[in-house]
Amino acid sequence: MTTLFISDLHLSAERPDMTACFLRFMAEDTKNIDALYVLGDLFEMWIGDDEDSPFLQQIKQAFKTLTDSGVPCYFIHGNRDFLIGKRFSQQTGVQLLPEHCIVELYGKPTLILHGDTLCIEDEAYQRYRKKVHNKFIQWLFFRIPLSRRIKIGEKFRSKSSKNNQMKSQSIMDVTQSEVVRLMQAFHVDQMIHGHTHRPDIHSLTVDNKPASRIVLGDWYEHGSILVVTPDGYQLETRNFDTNQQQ
Ligand code: OKV
Ligand code: MN
Repeated sequence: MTTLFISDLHLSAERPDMTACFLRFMAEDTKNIDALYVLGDLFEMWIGDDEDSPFLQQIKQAFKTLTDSGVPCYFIHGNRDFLIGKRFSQQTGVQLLPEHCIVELYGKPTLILHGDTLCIEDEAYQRYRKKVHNKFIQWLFFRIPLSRRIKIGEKFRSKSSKNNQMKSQSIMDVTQSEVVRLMQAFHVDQMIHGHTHRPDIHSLTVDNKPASRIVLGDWYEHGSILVVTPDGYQLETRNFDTNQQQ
């Protein structure tokens, strides 16, 4: 009895080392698991389900193989791949979940989310987020031909990498009061998210009761997974290099 959580892979055709690690994870680590949850930023960018490439086909095939084998796969959008839609879901069998979601993890109700909605101090990002999540703006964006959407995505990313160099580290982390507020609102004492790339297990107090916040890691230097069983949970890593045993 095992459930796996991953997030922040930021997969792209430019990082074959990461892609190989992910495909190996999908082939080796997901055998006989109860479910796989991807908590956002599976991809470095996503400008529409109509984009296709040998790279994307490989990834989609890996999910299709897993879901066809009977393992349920769930996805919550990240700040990068928030445009993943129905077509991706149909092609892969991956089920799309809302941005905040409660799952019963072996009896424990747990709030799962990407984590960008916890970073409320980054006001510029939250304003940007509101715009690009607007359904009408997205409808307009999808009217634009794919080749131009790819160019717009590149513009957004080069602008953002300049922007983020100026933002302080604390503003890019979660706001503790927002963590507590959401856990109270959803009546849970356990939360799992990614986004900050600071894998850790935090203890906190919510309504005078102990609570925990589990933060998933990114896949920049190695694979990063959360393994949950009825006995507990554990953050683990997976080496990029095939020849090394973990
Ligand atoms: C995703 C991020 C680029 C952060 C644009 C409407 C608009 C969607 C979009 C364009 C960008 C996603 C879809 C990408 C996330 C970046 C840079 C920083 C911080 C419009 C709807 F405005 F043009 F109409 N986008 N892409 N960033 O390249 O995948 O999250 S993206
Ligand atoms: Mn993110």
